[in-house]
Amino acid sequence: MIPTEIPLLNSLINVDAAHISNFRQQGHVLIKNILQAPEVTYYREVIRDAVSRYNTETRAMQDRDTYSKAFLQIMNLWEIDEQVRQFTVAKRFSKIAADLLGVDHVRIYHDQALFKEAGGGFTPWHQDQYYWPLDTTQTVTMWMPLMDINVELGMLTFATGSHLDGFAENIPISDESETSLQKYIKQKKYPISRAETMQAGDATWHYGWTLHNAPGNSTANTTREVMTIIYYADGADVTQPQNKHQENDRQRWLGGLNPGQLANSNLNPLVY
Ligand SMILES: O=C(O)CCC(=O)C(=O)O
Repeated sequence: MIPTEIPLLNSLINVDAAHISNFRQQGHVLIKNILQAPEVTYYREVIRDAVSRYNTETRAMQDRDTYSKAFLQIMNLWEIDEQVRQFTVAKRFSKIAADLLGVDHVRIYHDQALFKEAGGGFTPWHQDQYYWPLDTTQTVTMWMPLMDINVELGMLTFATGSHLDGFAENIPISDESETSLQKYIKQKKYPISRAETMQAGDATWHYGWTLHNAPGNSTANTTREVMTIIYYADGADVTQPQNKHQENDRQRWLGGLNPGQLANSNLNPLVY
C-alpha cells in the first residue's frame, strides 16, 4: 500500500567539489545517500507499482534477444504517472545534474525504469548519446538503485575517461557493441570501474558519452530495481539524426522538433 503523502524531494544537497571533479575527469561518479530511507521506501513502491502496470514484456528469457534479456525497460513514466512525475522532476536530483555539468539549467530527456530480472542477461557496452540528436556534450544520466545492490545483481560498470574521446562507434546496444566496444576499450586502455555495492537511494551519474555496461543478474530470485533520469543542459539544439534510433528519439523524446530548433518541447521540462 503506497502512503498518500508524497515526499517532494525539494530539499537540496550540496555536491562536493571532489565529486564534481571526479565526474568531469572520469566521466562518472557515485554519490551516496541522495534519498533518505523513508523517501526511497516510498518511491520504490511507486515505481514498482508503475512498472508492473506498464510492463509489456511477457516472453520467457530464452526467447528474447540480448537487449531484451538485459532488463525490463519502461520509459517516461513521469508522463503517465503523477507519483513518478514527482520523482523525475525533483529539484534534489536536477540540482545535482546541473552542478555536475556546471550549467545553470537542465531539462529532462526521458526517465526509464531498468529492472534486471533474476537470470537476466548482461547489459552490453554502449554510449547513451549514440541515441540522442542533441548538439551538446553536457548530458548526464542518474542511475539510482531502489534497493541495496551488489555486483551479482548487475552493477553499472564504466570505462573511465571514455567520455573525453566522445563518439566511439556507430553501433546500437547489442552483442556487436559488446564485442566491438570491448576491443576499443582495451585499445584505449581505459580503466574499468564499478562499485562493489550500492545502497538504495545512492546514485551513479555518467555523461552521455561515457562507455558503460553491466553484468547479468546471477541471482535466482531477485530483480534489480533501478530508476534512471537523463538530463541535458538547457540551450541545446536538436541535431540532424545520424541513425534511425536518433530519428525515433527526435520524434518520441523531443516532441518532433526539427534539427536546428531549441530542444525545449513540453516533453523536456526545465527542471532546474
Ligand atoms: O541498468 C543497466 O544495466 C544499464 C543502464 C544504462 O545503460 C544507463 O542507464 O545508461
